[in-house]
Amino acid sequence: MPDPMPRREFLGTIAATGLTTALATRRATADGKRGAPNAPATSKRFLTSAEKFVDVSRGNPKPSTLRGEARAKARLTTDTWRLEIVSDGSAELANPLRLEDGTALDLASLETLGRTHGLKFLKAMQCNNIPVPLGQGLWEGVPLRDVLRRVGKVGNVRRVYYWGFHNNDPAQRFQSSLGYNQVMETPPWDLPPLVAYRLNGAEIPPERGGPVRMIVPWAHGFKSIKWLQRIVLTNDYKANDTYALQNNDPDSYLKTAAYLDKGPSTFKAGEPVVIEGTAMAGWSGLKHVEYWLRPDGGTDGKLAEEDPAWKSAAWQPCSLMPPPDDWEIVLPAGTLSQEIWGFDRATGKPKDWPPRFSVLPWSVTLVGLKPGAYELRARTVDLNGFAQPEPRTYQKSGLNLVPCKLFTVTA
Ligand SMILES: Nc1nc2c(c(=O)[nH]1)N[C@H]1C(S)=C(S)[C@@H](COP(=O)(O)O)O[C@H]1N2
Ligand SMILES: [Mo]
Repeated sequence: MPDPMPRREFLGTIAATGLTTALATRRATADGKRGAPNAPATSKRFLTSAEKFVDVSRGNPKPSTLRGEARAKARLTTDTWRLEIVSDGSAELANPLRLEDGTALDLASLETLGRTHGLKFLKAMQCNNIPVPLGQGLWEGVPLRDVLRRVGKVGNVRRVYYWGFHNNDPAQRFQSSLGYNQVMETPPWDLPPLVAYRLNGAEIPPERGGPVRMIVPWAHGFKSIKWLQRIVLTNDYKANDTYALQNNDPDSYLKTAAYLDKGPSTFKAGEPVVIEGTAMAGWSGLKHVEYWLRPDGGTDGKLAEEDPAWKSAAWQPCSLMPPPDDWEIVLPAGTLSQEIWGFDRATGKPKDWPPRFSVLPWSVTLVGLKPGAYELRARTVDLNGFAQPEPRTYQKSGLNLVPCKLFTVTA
């Protein structure tokens, strides 16, 4: 699996802001001063540039590959994009937004709505079925509830169905859904579902689902429909998600989980063994990351769920990347941290660390290991005190395995 946020990408983001020198100086002073000893450098690898996300999208051709006239015809340019909000016949809407009578929402109107209701927020994208996150962005959009208010009084609505451009071929439609109350009554301490139109301070590029994509913060990628064009309010109570068809749980929440970077697998005795990875703060938050080191059992890192070794495992703490001192070097040029959801308006510091639905680096430095072969496992503990993959081990609700790395220390 690819490392979702290789270091050069992060440095790429920095280079783009012209603050490379600032980072270098900052590193020299901040390392070791903040957080736990040997914690990953404050601002290492945080945002993924838009083109470096792992792409998960269907379509023949993929809508992102349309160019020129074809893209305009698909209504996937900033000028041609429109969003329809209609009923499937079972719900009542006072003022549906339709293409045919010119009432569909255009991008300028969405951006106008954004000036009063818009949010900037951090979120990592993760596929239900891929064991590492696809990338992390600073997104910007309007809460879906504020977009839905555009249709006026509604009646008999139980669910919101939505999909994007799919080559006008019903067989290619990739759709998703939310409960109406999940959209309208998201608790104020949680991020609501959003209609997003910016990523990392720029327009959302076609590959990432632009010009406009849905983002459901607490969910896996399949709820975050790309090339969004149609929202249908329904009295139906059932999820219509395309992803539900392959035995996936259409109500799955992002899991709190640890991932291991590839990194080196041989080390010299006497030199520190540095193991690095990333961790996702899912809906249940992230308390800490921990590791378990033992001699290589010769099973290629496989350990059966019922193996008694799990019960006596000695889990030890890893170091998480501390919050950056200076968000300016992490964020796109012109973005202030105090504008970001979940950050303090006055101080510009995150209210919680790590912010939920984000990924961040962690590391552990092992010293004094004798020559030999080892296996190292990493896992997270969430704010409920559950160690990964508990409490739900059902993998179709989001891959949440305890990863293992084999390495050797040579004499
Ligand atoms: N229209 C559309 N939206 C889509 C998909 C798709 O195939 N078509 N794939 C989904 C899935 S399964 C995932 S994991 C995410 C991936 O987002 P990314 O390609 O920006 O990384 O997009 C989601 N949105
Ligand atoms: Mo996915």
